[in-house]
Amino acid sequence: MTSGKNGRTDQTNPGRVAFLDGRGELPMLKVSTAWSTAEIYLQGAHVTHFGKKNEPPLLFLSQCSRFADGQPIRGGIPVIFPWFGAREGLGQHGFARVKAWELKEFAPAPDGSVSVRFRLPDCPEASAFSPFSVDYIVTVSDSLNLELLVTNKSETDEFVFENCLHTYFEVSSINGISISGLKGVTYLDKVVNFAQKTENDNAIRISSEVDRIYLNTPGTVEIVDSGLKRRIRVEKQASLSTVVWNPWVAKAQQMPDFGNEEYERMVCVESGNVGSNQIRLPPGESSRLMVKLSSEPL
Ligand code: TA6
Repeated sequence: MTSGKNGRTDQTNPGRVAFLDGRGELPMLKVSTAWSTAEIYLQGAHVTHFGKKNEPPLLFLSQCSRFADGQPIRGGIPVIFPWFGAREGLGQHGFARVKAWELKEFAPAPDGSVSVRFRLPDCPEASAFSPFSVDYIVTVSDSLNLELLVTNKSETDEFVFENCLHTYFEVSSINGISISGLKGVTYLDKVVNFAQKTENDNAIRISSEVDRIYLNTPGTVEIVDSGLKRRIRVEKQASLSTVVWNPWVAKAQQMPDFGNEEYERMVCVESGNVGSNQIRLPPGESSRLMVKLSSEPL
């Protein structure tokens, strides 16, 4: 018998996938494994829920989120591509998160995990870029593994883009968490006009609006939640940027799809390649952003 993901196998309880009408009647997949459940909408290939048995959900989802065609979902893991942030005359954070992705494949594995593969369909917005393809693989087990595979289909042109898995984590209280793994890293502080700063704290605590783009940092980040007695690990590959965000009071009140108090229960720790870390993909080549989200008791 081969050892499966994370050294455990489960032959007795294979993974299951159910196709359901989710909120707003948007098509959704419910994935169940021996360890966990996950919910993924075709809209944006958006993971809105991941939770291990006997543990609070790992991902935050706003009670006020829209679930409508072409509208971004507030919470879970928005897939940000092919640009991050604002772009002159275009929507914020690219178009991938508002498109209905194609379900290409789902496969329960012998070790009890379940992988689901999505493809971003061709769309008018893509014509502004050199030809590309984007596949997204979500693997559910006792951790959540994400792979965003971008291929430059051009034979001649470089494809320049940004990508980011914009993960919203559920926390007991924003005042009761700390974030580590970014000490000494240079970041752009969006709250003060993208001023360039260096992280001096071993353990970052949040007590006001935070919106920071940490650059040239391939390392693992941990969120320690004393209230839930939980340590969340964000491990990644082929990602040089980490974004940390909490809207705090004023921004929370400005967002129609976010509850005024919800800033107290979430923090975004996002993994990707943005700004000066954008990807320049040569013709015919691929880039594979990989992120593993896991948790353990403190
Ligand atoms: O990732 C942080 C950020 O870029 C913030 O500046 C804030 O705008 C957030 O994303 C949410 O963006 P959205 O377009 O989903 O409202």
